Amino acid sequence: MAIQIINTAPVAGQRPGTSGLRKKVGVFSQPQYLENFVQSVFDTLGDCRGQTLVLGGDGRYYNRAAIQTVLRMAAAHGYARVLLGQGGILSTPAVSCVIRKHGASGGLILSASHNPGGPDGDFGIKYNIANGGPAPEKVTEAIYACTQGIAEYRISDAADIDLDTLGVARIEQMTVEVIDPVLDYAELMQQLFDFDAIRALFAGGLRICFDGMHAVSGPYATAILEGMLGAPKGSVINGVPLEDFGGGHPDPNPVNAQELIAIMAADDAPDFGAASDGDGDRNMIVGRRFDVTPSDSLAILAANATLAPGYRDGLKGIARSMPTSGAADRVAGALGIPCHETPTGWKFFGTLLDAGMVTLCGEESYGTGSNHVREKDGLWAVLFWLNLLAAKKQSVEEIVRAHWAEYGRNYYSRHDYEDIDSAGAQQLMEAVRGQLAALPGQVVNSYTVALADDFSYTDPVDGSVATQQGIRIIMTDGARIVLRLSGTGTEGATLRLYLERYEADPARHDIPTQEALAGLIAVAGQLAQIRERTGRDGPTVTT
Ligand code: VG1
Ligand code: CO
Repeated sequence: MAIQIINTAPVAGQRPGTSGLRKKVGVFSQPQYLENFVQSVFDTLGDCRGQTLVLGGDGRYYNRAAIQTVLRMAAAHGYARVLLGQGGILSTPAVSCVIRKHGASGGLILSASHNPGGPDGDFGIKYNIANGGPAPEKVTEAIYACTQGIAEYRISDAADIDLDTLGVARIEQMTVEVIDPVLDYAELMQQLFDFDAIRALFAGGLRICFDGMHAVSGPYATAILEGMLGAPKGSVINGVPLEDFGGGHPDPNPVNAQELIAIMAADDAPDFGAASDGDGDRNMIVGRRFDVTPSDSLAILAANATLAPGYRDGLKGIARSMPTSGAADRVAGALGIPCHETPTGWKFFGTLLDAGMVTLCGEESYGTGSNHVREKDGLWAVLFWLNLLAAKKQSVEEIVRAHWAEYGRNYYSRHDYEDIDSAGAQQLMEAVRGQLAALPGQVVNSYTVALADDFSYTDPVDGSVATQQGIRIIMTDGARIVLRLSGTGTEGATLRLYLERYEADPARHDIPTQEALAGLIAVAGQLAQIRERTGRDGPTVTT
């Protein structure tokens, strides 16, 4: 075994987006592409000698090869120890949990999350820091700067190690501990939720369906829901991670999780349904013939948090991404706690969680989490909901309707225009930006604009500033239109249009969402000239 120093040259485009670097497998598997990025991470971190790194991925195509490369490079940089998920598997929340529990200095997660996998699909890599959370922008920007000036990388020429057998291997001076990917995570979940009460629910006949979408959460859901909690065998479907996710798109929304939606719409539908994404950090909650909007889910968990043992003492505060609906703000108001509004992406919650300013966080993109780790956490949200079902003895639909009756309903929808022309998308955003100054006071259809801006955020803990985080057009009645471009795609651009309107009157809580938002949709179409500029008649995905 020897450490080699290999000459290399910068590759363009290695800037991490909303959540790490994501590219087509064909790009990632080019010679030196992965090596350049990993070297840039290590260069940014400085001296890694003697430290512990957590490593795992969502099992997608290229995961195993990439893990061998990262291991050889970590050994060449003097890491003392790598904690590696067996089979190269670790969900994003499990990486966060393992980093924190074992005092690692950080972790590398190999995943493109909700993006499709397979040889023609996407691959990705993300660095998490010692608090268990995604590297903040100052770190990801420093990594990007390194990728632009890189001249060499360090790697051991050691042979591949066995990824599948629990135990300890050695590369150079570094030990690799192949760990059970579920164990630490399951132990943490047991501390947060009333497992006895959930077990009693299943013993009493509650039926659930958890769709692992052939991605990373299958082994976690099977071990915890079926193994520890006694859900009937078969409660977890698509529970085995596959390199191409079975050809599916592991994004838990009503469009991509159609199998689950069909099961939950059947006459003999289970009582509770849920799905998670590629790397296990997202969650979709579904009742019988009833979808729960992610923004509502955050608000409902917050309103009922003290029913779960881990949150018995109440919440310090809530944080939500800017495009997420204001439903959580209403709960925070009632509880007398702050609700922080951050840019899109979990990396913006880390400082607030570390400072003890917030307990629960959420995003409209099927992401919910808490201070138990520093990532959003799909199965955590599922267990939280099951804990609520047990404590409240109500169905999913009854819980949501009671919440609306108490707090009012924030009608909410996101329209995605995927894979549109990048230049055209930029022009659309610029054209709307150009109108912002003149919009306040204007009447468009029956709406009067109260505020129009490009969201910027100053982190209240470390003072860091993020600008151009999405265009907001807020009406005098509080209804909102938000426009931003996705930072996780690998092809063209994706325009996200977020729409929200509040309805206090319980007699008007049953309007189909798109109908309730039709007026706002028309305003957005008119102001941003979406049809004209995208050449599309409508969104590709509506959630
Ligand atoms: C999307 C979501 C965002 C989420 C991010 C990562 O980002 O909108 O809320 O944090 O994905 O989720 P964007 O930039 O495409 O809108 V995951 O589960 O893909 O890591
Ligand atoms: Co994800």
